[in-house]
Amino acid sequence: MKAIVMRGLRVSLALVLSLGLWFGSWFGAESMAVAPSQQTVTEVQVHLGNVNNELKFVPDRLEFEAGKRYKLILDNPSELKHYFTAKDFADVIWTQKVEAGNVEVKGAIHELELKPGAQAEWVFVPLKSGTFELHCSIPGHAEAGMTGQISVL
Ligand SMILES: [Cu+2]
Repeated sequence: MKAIVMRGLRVSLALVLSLGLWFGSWFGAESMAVAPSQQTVTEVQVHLGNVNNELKFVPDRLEFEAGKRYKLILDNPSELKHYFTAKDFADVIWTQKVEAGNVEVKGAIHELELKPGAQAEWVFVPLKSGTFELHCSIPGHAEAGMTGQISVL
């Protein structure tokens, strides 16, 4: 219990530090005062499952660069419900918004559930480099191969 709290504290501290550094460099660059939410966005598409109901992410390896803004376009072309679960990754990104249907969700997001045929867009800026695991948290899916790896350079 104590270890979990300590870990949470350390992650929050790292986030605060990187946010500080990041905003610091942003305000410091007077010629290029582009707010993070205004940065050009790189689109990355990931399918949760496929039309044959195979249990996998396509692609299952994702790579991002810290400090750049991304729009992760998730869709579920299968007949099964799937999750995009990458909690350690979610801890080191700043989420601008998640858009699904006519709803925009602001603030920290840790996990997304996509019903069959659903699509969602996750706009974020990775703040810290590292390698993070991705999986679907529906019972049996990760075990059957629905896992992936996210690298932040
Ligand atoms: Cu799944």
